[in-house]
Amino acid sequence: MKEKKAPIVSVVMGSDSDLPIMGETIRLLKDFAVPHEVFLTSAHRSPERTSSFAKKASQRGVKVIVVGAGAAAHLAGVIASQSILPVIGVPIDATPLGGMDALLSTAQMPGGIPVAAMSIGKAGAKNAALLAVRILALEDKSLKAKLHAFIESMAKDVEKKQESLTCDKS
Ligand code: RP5
Repeated sequence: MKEKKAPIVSVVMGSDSDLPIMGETIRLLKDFAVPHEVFLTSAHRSPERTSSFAKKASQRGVKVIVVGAGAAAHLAGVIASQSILPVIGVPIDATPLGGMDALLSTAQMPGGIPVAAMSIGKAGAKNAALLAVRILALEDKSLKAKLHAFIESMAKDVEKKQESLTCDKS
């Protein structure tokens, strides 16, 4: 049986209700074959669990932490305050404010504690995975090659869509 590799990316969520969005991050990490884990914890509902996770992540071999959270989204910032790993925050649309609450909570970090804030929702979740891959690719040639292939395939998709637009018109 193939041995499971230790995770190098942690995908952390404030609630299981964030999974439909954070599934985009997980899907892309799988596509790039990046060993990852999914961890549920809340800055507000389980502060000790959050703190313990943040303090131990680096020593467990994790290299990048992606955090999805909605509402008063403090999770990414709280984790970044207790770990020196790069933290990428994905604001989730979970309240009547449409994710603006989470976006501002994620982006408006005080100087000294960086969180890389993505856009709200699925595009942000997707870009969080791609940013994690870009960070890891700095030291991983095979990941770098996969990233180039991914970027090329997106460009080809645009060309294909152009062709189908042109065909539809004639
Ligand atoms: C945040 O509160 C979570 O990240 C989630 O986006 C939001 C709502 O959580 P639930 O009430 O659905 O568990 O902490």
